[in-house]
Amino acid sequence: MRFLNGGFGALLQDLHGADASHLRRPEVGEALRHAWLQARLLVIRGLDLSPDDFAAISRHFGPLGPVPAGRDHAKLGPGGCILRIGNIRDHTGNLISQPSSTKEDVLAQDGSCQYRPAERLPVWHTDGTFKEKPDAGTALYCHRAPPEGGATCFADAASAWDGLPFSQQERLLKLECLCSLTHHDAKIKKRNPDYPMLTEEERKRNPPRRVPLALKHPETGRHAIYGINSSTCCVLEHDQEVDHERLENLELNGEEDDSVSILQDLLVHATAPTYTVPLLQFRFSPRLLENHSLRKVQTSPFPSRSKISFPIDMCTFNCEVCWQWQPGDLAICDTRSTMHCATSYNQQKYTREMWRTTIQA
Ligand SMILES: O=C(O)CCC(=O)C(=O)O
Ligand SMILES: [Fe+2]
Repeated sequence: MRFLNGGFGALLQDLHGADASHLRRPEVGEALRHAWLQARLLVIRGLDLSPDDFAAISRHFGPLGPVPAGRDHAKLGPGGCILRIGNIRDHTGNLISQPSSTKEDVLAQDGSCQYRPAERLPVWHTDGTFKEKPDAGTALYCHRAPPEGGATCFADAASAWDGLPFSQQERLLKLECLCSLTHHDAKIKKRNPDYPMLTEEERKRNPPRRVPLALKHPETGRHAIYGINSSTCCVLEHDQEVDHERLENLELNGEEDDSVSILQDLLVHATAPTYTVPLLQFRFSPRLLENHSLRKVQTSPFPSRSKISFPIDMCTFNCEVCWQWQPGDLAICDTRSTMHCATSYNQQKYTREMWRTTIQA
């Protein structure tokens, strides 16, 4: 096992003889969960999982949550606990996956995945912040991958929090994000007309929630930047209220309150190269080699403040580790301490099929 960027992201590959049945064993699951809590992102390469295997391995990390409301057409696996993501259609041409964003050029021209506030890209987020109880994680399994594009980038929101000046941390600890699934869907639908909207009944079952902007991890005790999601429509002090009319506007028209701008600055900070792992393929281009020494200096300036010790004996840093999804890759991120973003691919030319489970706390 080795780390992808400082102490963030653990990679497990070349598992000689370790097939799905091995990974389904409880004692293996316990070790994987431990590594995941420490590294916040665990990536396992070279698997061949059935939907049933994927669900069973996901369960090592916590109970599985339901597929979000309004995504019935894209359910898969035992009890429909897997959400299929991508550009998959059935033989009659109906979409049977949650569609990928149609945005082009999500990454900057130089390949950087750092957040660009002027364009509001890439769409960095924490999953499921609109839920009453924050989830523990998201697992993504790559079933079919495009030969280029369609990478997922992950940022270390716990180290990003540690990297903020103390005075700013004090200010942010007083704030909450108001997160609404209805607002999330209304906003995505503006870009992607295929995107499904909630019914009135689903909307009632998914009211807006207030979550801390700085979430204290229930297991490691570390704080992380939290609550940044396309569902975030307002940032408020703990005791601040929003009136009904304003809320209707924020939710149904996908309008954002000006207070959300504070999150833009935080995203630029949290997605700086120090905190991110771009999952592209190995590339030793002159540009990346040039960046190597620069990035190396930037890596891990903050000692780990985690309460539990590292079970992993090898800790190498290789900033050129760039990795594109390959069929058989499994990534599990801790949504209480990471953020991630999808990137674009040519949807006319290529097929991308990801399976996704939601891991509850
Ligand atoms: O498709 C991807 O790369 C990521 C999708 C995503 O953000 C999610 O499923 O939560
Ligand atoms: Fe996500």
